[in-house]
Amino acid sequence: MKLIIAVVQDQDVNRLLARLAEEGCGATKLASTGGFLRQGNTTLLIGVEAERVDRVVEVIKETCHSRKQLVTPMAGLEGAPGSYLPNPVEVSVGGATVFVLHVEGFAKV
Ligand code: 2BA
Ligand code: 2BA
Repeated sequence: MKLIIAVVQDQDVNRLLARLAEEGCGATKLASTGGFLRQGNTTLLIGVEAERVDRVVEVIKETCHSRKQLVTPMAGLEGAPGSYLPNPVEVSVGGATVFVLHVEGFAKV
């Protein structure tokens, strides 16, 4: 058994959950926040048999899209002495950040 932890953009979650259900794949959805952009994203916990990991990662790839976002560097420092308005920079977010972990035990009790 493996645990897939997938950080995805909110816009992709509903389609991804629908695809996972079609595949007969259990999932748990957690609301999360990106450490860099400080904006909401979604973390999915997906427990699957080891042999299905590649298929699930493929489904995540097909469903989650990369998007551009503008961020203003050091936006938290406005008002500081000598502060200035830096130009926004573009970052590319996603498709998805995927971790695959070994699971010691899995039970529904
Ligand atoms: P955020 O931390 O809000 O990052 C959003 C996007 O900003 C990232 O997209 C990346 O393109 C950019 N970015 C992040 N840190 C940066 C930095 N120090 N300098 C310049 N640009 C930076 P993704 O890489 O696709 O990540 C999307 C979300 O996935 C992240 O949201 C975070 O919630 C999660 N994530 C990414 N890498 C992770 C990791 N190693 N561990 C845990 N979560 C991770
Ligand atoms: P349970 O199988 O007891 O699952 C309860 C909750 O545990 C799930 O809530 C989900 O949050 C989590 N969970 C279960 N298996 C997981 C896994 N492999 N990886 C990650 N998290 C997992 P829900 O997804 O809302 O499901 C509630 C109940 O609906 C489930 O109870 C199951 O009896 C049924 N169910 C779930 N998916 C189904 C599907 N594709 N078709 C038919 N019934 C389904």
